[in-house]
Amino acid sequence: MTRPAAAATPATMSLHEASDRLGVHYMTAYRYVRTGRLPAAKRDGVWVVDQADVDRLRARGAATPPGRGRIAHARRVPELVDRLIAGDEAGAWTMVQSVLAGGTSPADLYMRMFVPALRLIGERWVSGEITVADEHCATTVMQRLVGRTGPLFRRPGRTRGIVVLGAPEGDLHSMPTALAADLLRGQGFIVVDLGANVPTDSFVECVRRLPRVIAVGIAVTATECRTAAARLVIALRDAGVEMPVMVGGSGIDEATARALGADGWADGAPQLLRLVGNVT
Ligand code: B12
Repeated sequence: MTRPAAAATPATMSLHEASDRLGVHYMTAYRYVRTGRLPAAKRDGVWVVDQADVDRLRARGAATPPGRGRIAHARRVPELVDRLIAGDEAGAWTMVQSVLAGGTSPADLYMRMFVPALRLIGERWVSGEITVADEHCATTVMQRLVGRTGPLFRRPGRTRGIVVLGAPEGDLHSMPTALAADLLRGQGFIVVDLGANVPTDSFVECVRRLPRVIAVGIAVTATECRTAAARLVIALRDAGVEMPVMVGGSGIDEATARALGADGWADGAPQLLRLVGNVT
């Protein structure tokens, strides 16, 4: 009588090996585990997965092919906005994790979901669909999502110098520089983000005090704050600041930015990255 062959023990591997096999960052593979897309068990503190599960995920195409992601992102923006306005951080964060687990890069998450979501909130506010309180609530949740996602932009290795960002006096919008700051960190820059409504003297004092500042960025989101931006550029020059001063954002056009003495203008963060990238 032949003894039935012992069931072959399934080939297993560590999560690091699985991320290599899937061609994704370890943190992405970890999110597959957290969102249930990749079954895993913890052994002696180490995540272990079955090779068969990894290969099944790979065959299913873990990463979202280009183009389809863009459509999928746009379709999910209204849902994200609803959760932001409802103050539902847990729900919004689960959405963020599933989008990242789908292979979307943190930079695409910002530019294809967070920026359109903030724009949609603005449109809903203008149309009277939501209140100023809703806008505040949504922005507060968004700030927390950016706080949780920000570490994903950390880039190991040599840094490329310091960039100081901030909004001029009177401009209450802090998200624009928070988003741009992370994208710049992802490119290896150290970013000092002064946030919203920065007093002109303090902005200048900060730039003069810091070593290795390679560029200054002034984000104008409220058109009414253009004059404050002009005052800030003059104050920086008067203080002997020689590095490039970029001015931009949705509240100022290129001609005005150039007229008030900017060395560079951009509306969105991707263009700002190119501007600053050309400085180093
Ligand atoms: C959230 C929000 C608020 C919040 C801000 C809270 C916070 N802590 O940030 C609060 C409630 C305080 C607020 C107040 C007001 N707001 Co408001 N707000 C918004 C909203 C919905 C999102 C803003 C945001 O985060 N945008 C982030 C992204 C989407 O903006 P972005 O410009 O593309 O950002 C990019 C650039 O800035 C670039 N960038 C960043 N840093 C730098 C640096 C440099 C050098 C460069 C080149 C580029 C750059 O990178 C970013 C990412 O790509 C916008 C809607 C919108 N379309 O933006 C309205 C909006 C900006 N607000 C508006 C208005 C009118 C106001 C108020 C005057 C309303 C009122 N009557 O009270 C006040 C006061 C404004 C003031 N003095 O600042 C208008 C602005 C119109 C205008 N051009 O002036 C908007 C457009 C709404 C609308 N559709 O009309 N607001």
